[in-house]
This record gives sequence, structure tokens and C-alpha cells, in this order.
Amino acid sequence: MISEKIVKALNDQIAAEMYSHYLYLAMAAYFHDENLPGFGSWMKIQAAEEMSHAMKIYDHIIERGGRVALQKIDAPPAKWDSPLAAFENAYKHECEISSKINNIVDLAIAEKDHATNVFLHWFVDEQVEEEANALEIVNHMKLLGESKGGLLMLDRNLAKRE
Ligand code: OFO
Repeated sequence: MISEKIVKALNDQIAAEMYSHYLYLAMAAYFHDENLPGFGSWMKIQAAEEMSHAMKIYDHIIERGGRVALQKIDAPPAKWDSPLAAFENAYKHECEISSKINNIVDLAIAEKDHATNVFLHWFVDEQVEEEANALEIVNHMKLLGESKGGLLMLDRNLAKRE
């Protein structure tokens, strides 16, 4: 049986993952508007991944006999100062998501909910990858500096994400 405390924390995390989905969709639209379709496509794929994260948690709650309670999702920003600023925002956001996941792991341990603890290990691993992916792109963009040619090359590379 899953505790009410864990159900509440997992429902909050569904909302956080859905907000991630929304945030990255907004970034995708921003990149398309900036004529960077490769960046836009990368972000659209990322947004789809976030929805799948939310659904994994949704399914876990139901499987454990808990009640899914969907929450209001805030509107994300529509614009960033630069493509670099958008990816810096994405990196910072992923660090915040990692800390939310870690807090639920702590709660699962405190509540002796081994099933949720083990379930969340996938998310702990995933967050290592999510942070690394965003940070790698931030660092590449910093190396490129003001180079428009470099930005277009990176755009072509990001378009290859499947
Ligand atoms: Fe769901 O990993 Fe990003 O936010």
C-alpha cells in the first residue's frame, strides 16, 4: 500500500514533469522563431521525453493503488535573451528537477516504501543524463561565442537527435 505522503509527492512530481514538457515546448517554439530548427527539434523531442516521465509516475501511482490528482501547470516563459540563455535555463531547471527527485527518494526511504524507492532509481539515473546533456550544449555554445557559423553548425548537429 502506498502512503498518502508519497502519493502527494508523486502527484507534485507529475506536475513538475508536465511543466518541464511545457517549458521545453516553449523553448522549441522560441528556437523555431529564431530560425534555429535543429535546436527547436531537439527541444521538441526533449518535451516529449518529459511527458513520458510524467506518465511513468502516473502509471506507478495507479499500479500501487494510489489516486492520481493532476494539478494546474504554470505558463512557461515565451522568450529568452539568447539561445545560450535558453539552454542555461534548461540546465538550471534540470538541476532543480534532480533535487525534487532526490527529495522523493529521501521520503520513500523514510516511509520505508521500497517499491517507490526502487522505481525512482530510474529517475535518479535519468537526471544525471539530463543535466549532462543540457550542460554539454551550454558549454559548446560558450565555446562558440558570437560565431554565427558555429551556431548554425551546432543547429545542424542538434537536428540529428532522434
Ligand atoms: Fe524529467 O527530466 Fe527533465 O525535467
